Order: sequence, then C-alpha cells, then structure tokens
Amino acid sequence: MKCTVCRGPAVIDLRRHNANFCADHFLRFCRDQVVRAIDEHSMIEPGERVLVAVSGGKDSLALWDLLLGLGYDTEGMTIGLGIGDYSAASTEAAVAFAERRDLTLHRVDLRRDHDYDIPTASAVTRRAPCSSCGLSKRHLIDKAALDGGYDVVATGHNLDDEAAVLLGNVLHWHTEYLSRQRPVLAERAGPRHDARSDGRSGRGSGSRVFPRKVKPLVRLAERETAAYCVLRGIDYIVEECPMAEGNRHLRYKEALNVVEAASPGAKHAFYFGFLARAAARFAPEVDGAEGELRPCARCGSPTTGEVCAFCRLVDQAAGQDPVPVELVRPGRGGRRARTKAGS
Ligand code: Q46
Ligand code: ZN
Ligand code: ZN
Repeated sequence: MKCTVCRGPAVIDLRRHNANFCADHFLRFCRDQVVRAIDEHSMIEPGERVLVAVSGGKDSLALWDLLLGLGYDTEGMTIGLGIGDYSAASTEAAVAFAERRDLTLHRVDLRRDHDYDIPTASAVTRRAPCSSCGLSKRHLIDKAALDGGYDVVATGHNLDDEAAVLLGNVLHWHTEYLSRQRPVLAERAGPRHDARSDGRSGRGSGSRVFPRKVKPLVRLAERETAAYCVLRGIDYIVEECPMAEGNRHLRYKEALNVVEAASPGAKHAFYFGFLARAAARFAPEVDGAEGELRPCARCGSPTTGEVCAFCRLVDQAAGQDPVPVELVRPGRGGRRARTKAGS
C-alpha cells in the first residue's frame, strides 16, 4: 500500500477518499480537513480565544492538538463526571496532555464543586445518565466560556457522531433538533445576570447568554481521529463511557458503519448533504420553539422558566448518597436496576 501523495509506504487507507497516506501526509490531511471545516463554516476568526471541551478521549485531545498546531489561542476545560474509574482515567488523560505541553486546563468536578455525580443524578431523576450528563456539561461549559470571556467553545464531535445524531433525529423526526444540528451554533444574546463571584463581567459577556459553539472535526471520521492520536503520540482514554453501553447513539453508529462499509462515503454524503440541502428547511421552527429567555433566579443562566434545568438537577441530586456506576449502567433493554435514591 503506497501513499497517494508521495508513493512512500502508507499507514492508513481512507476508502471514502479513495486514498492511502503515509504518516506525514495523513497528519497533513487531518489538518487540512480541520482548516476546511473552520473556513467553510466560519467557526473561528483569527485572534479569538477558544475554550476546548476536553474529555480525555481521542477526539477532544486530537482537536486540541490540531487547534494548537494551527496557532489558535486555546485553553481547555474538563469536567469530572464521577462515572467511576472511567471518569478518573479520562481526567488523568486530559491533565497529562495539558501538563506535558504546559497548557491551561480548567477543571470542574461535579462531586467536589456541586455535590453530585452522574450516576447519582441518573438514579435520582430516573432518567438515562446521558441526559443529566449532557445537561451538566452544556451548562458548565457555557458558563465557563461566558465568565472567562472566551469567544468560542470547540468540541470534539466527529463525522461519525454527527451522522449518528442526524440518523436518530431523522428516524424520530425530531425536527426541533434537526434545526440545531449544525457544525456551528451561533452565540445568542439576551438578558443575563452575571453570576461571577467577583462581580466583574467576562470580556464580551455583557449580553451573550450562549457562547458560539463549533465542531471543527466534522470532516474527520472516528477512525481518523484515533489514527491521528496514535501517530502524534497522544495518550487518550480508549475505553468508552460505561454509561454509553447499548444506547441508541451507539446503535446508530453501528448501523451507519454497515452502510459505510458497503458504500464508502455514505456517512459524509448523508451529513453534508443534509447541511447543504435540508438543514435550512428546519430553521424557522427553532426561533418559535425556543421561547423567551430570562435569567435563572438561582444562577443567572438563560432559561425559559423561573429556575434553569441545571439548578433543578442540582436541587434534586446534590447531597444524596453516591450511587455506584453498576446500579445505573444502561443495558440493551434499559437500566438494569433502580436504586433507593431513584425509587
Ligand atoms: S453523555 Fe452519556 Fe457521554 Fe456522559 S454519560 Fe457517558 S456516554 S460521558 S459523551
Ligand atoms: Zn506520503
Ligand atoms: Zn440556574
């Protein structure tokens, strides 16, 4: 197998691009795909401050490495979710990456800072772990970005993630989600109490209630971000989150992998075809559906109610005895066990 560019020995074949690459040309390919995504979707302007959401997995670490290589002004943020050994190892990988490169990594720990963790929140709310997890991550990252005056939040969602979410949204015709499924979510303005303890407001945070969010890896597949990390010598956590086991998102990924194997390029065509030809059709629904935002009475974050969903989650879950991961771990037929806290 020879590199399509230089005819040297290739280390990876990319069937959807009908190409093979040596290590150097593969790394260049990854960089080019990220540059193209950023340019085509106007994700990040030169000089902007970027907060990278870092989990310790291959995607977020590859993303941080790629953005650094492209010269962006980045800092990282990682959240300790309290999902047993998985969370401990994830945080460790994120911290090691940052320390080795002398980068700033902001750390939030749900148990230490908010007195709950994801398994406990899942048991108490009797909802899938990913629901409280997604809510917690969105809230804390948005808040950190606004308070810290970052211009944009970058997340490591790759093509496989986006295509799988799209498939789920189409299968269930979640039109309200389809309207938001883009590689860039624009920042939104609105009323917001600045809840910083020092009373100062972050740069540019005056009227922003949601920061801009971008997904620079949308042109790279999961297998490619993993190969990127291996070739760059980045140690990432290989294990999947135990809470993801059997969830729909993984099943949609598996289904798309079957389609991709038979028809290389199908994932790319599905997702980018949606962006080019269908996404705009769902746009008007969003504006009407989101309702009017006002500041949460508790934390100042934007909400359509009196108290935001994050503060309501903290009300329910904080101070409860920690629930072990095993008790809320989802199986193919749903969660295996209810807990005292959740019953
Ligand atoms: S949402 Fe769900 Fe992930 Fe949170 S509980 Fe694990 S699988 S980590 S991206
Ligand atoms: Zn080459
Ligand atoms: Zn709140």
